[in-house]
Amino acid sequence: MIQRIDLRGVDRATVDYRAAVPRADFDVEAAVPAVHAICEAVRTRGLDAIREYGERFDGVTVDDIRVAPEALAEALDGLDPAIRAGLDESIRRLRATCANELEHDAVTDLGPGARVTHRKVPIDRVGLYVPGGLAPLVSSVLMNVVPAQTAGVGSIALASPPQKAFGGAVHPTILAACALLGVEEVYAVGGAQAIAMFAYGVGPCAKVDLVTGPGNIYTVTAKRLLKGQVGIDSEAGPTEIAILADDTGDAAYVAADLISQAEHDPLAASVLVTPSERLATEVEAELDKQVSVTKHVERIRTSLSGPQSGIVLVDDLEQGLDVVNAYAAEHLEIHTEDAAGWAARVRNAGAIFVGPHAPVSLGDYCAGSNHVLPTAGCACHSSGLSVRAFTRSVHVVDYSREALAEVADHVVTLANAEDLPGHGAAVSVRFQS
Ligand code: HSO
Ligand code: ZN
Repeated sequence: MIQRIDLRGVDRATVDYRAAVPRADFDVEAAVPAVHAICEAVRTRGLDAIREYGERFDGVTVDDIRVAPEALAEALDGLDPAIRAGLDESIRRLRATCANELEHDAVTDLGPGARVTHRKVPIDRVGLYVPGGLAPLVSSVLMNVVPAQTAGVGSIALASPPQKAFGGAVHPTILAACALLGVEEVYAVGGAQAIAMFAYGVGPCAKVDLVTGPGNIYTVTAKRLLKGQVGIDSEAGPTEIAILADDTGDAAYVAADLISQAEHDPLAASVLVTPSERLATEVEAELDKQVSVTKHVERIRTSLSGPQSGIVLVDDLEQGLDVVNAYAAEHLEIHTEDAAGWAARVRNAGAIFVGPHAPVSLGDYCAGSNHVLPTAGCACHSSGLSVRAFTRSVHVVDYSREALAEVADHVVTLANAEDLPGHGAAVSVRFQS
C-alpha cells in the first residue's frame, strides 16, 4: 500500500533529498484561471456572485450570508456536553500558550535622548476561514480565534461553507465553537468566494486586513491571488506527517499516526524515515491491518499509496535527520531513543512532536499548540499560526536635538555616499543658525 524509498548507500554529498521524497501534486497555478474568475466576480458583482457560487459549489441557496445571533446561541445550547468539555479544555490550553507567547514592546535607549521602540500592534480586523469540505474542522475555529483574541485583534469575522445537510447553515458545531469563543460575526460562505469577500469587503462583511486559516486548493489559490490586497498567513496545502524513528519505534503507534493524517485528504502525505528494516516491515503490516478498520478507508488508501507517501530507508539517524530537515514537514514526530536530543537538532518543521506519547492528533486538538502550520516545505521559511501572526510591529523613533546632533555627520556622509545629498540636507538644516 505504501512505497519504499531506499536512500541507503547514496552519496550524501551530492544527493538531493528534496527531490528524493516527492510531494503531492497540489497545483495552485492550474487553479489560477478559475479562481481569478471567482475573485473578479465577487469584486465586481458582490453578494450576487457569492450566492451564485454557493449554489454551484455548495448546492444551497443562502439568502442571508450573515449568521443570525440566535443561530449561534441555539448551536451552543444544542452542543453535546462531551464535545463542549473537549472544546473547553482545548481553549484553556491554547489560551495558556498564547498568553505566554504574547510579545511586548522592546524599548532600546541608544544614548541620552535617543530611543527606538519596537511597538507591537494587533491587526485591526481579521477574517478567519474554517473549511467544511471533507470534515467540519471545528478545532480550526479555536486555532484561529484564540491567538487572534490573545493578540488583541478588535474585529474578528469567520467564514465557513454553507452545509447542504443543515439546510444551508454553517455546521452547528462550528457555530457552537464561535459562540463559545464570543465570535459574533460569522458568514455562511465557503471557498475562494469567502477569501475574496474578506479581501474586498462585500455586503455585510467589511474588508479585513488579514485572512488566516486552512483550506482546499481554491482557498489557497485565492489567498495567493489576493495577497497584497489583503494579508495572508500562509498557503496551507494538504496536510503532511513525517516520522523519524529508530528501532525503538512502536510500529502500531507509527502506523496509526501515519493513518491519522492520511485521513484528511487523498493528497495528504505520510512519510516514515527510518534506518530500521524491522520497523519498516512491521509498519507495512500494521498499515494493512489498521487501514481496513478505519472509517475513511478509500481516502486513506489513496493518500498512503500516492507518490507523496512512503517509507524512506536510511543508513542511520544522522542521514534521517538530513532527510527530514530537507523535507520540512508540516508535522514531524520523533520516535527514537533520546527523542528530545534529536528534536533539538531539527531545523525545518511546522511543529515537532517528541517521543511516543505526543502524536500529531494531540496537537490537532488539545496539546495547547497550534495546528495551522506551513505545508509543502514552507516550514523552512514560515511559521505556524501564533499570536505573532496577528500582530504587526512598528519602530517608533524618538530622538532629541542633542541626540540627532550626535549622529548628524554620519547621516550626511552616508547620504552623500549614496548620492542622495537631499537626505543629508534634511539633517543639516536643523543645525544651521
Ligand atoms: N492536522 C490538520 C488539522 C486538523 N486535524 C484539524 C484534525 N482537525 C492540519 O494540521
Ligand atoms: Zn489532523
